[in-house]
Amino acid sequence: MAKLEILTFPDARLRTVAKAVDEFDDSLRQLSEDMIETMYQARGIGLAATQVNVHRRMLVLDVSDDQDQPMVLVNPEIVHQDGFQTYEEGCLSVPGIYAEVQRANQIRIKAQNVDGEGFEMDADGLLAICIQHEMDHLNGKLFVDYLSPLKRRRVRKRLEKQRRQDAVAASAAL
Ligand code: GNR
Ligand code: NI
Repeated sequence: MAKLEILTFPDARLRTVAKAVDEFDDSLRQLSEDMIETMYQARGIGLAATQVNVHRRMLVLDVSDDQDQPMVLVNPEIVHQDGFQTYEEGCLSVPGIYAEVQRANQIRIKAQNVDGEGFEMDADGLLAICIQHEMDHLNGKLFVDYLSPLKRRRVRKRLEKQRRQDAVAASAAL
């Protein structure tokens, strides 16, 4: 198992549209295990392959209270959606930023597991939000894209400033 590096906004690689997974081999299984470990270590409830610079359509998530029910979705598609819900979202690729996003309330998804077996699943609440958030990543989209251009610019400035301060702190610590 290995912890993977998570790309952060405004890294252009987060804008990549992921390709379908067509080989269900050991490297896919290894990637899913590494992504689950990375998600848990980062205290996230989901992680898309795009965020670890792998541009294939797969994501992991765990919205359970005890963080002991990991799920892997390969080639997910929303086949039905209904209603709206709004939630204050965060993202491991946009650290420290939270904003309200409106998404579908209930979804039905079609996906494959890590062995390539197809299944369908209904989701609502936080699970539905998380799946939609992760599927956006696979299409190169981030939750800050739903904000006004002014707010998004503020987010970018704040993260750039944070990164400069982190760099100063890192060199001072040498
Ligand atoms: O850990 C995460 N929490 C979260 C909270 C509200 C809406 C979406 C999320 S997903 C996020 C992890 C992440 O960035 N996944 O891409
Ligand atoms: Ni995210």
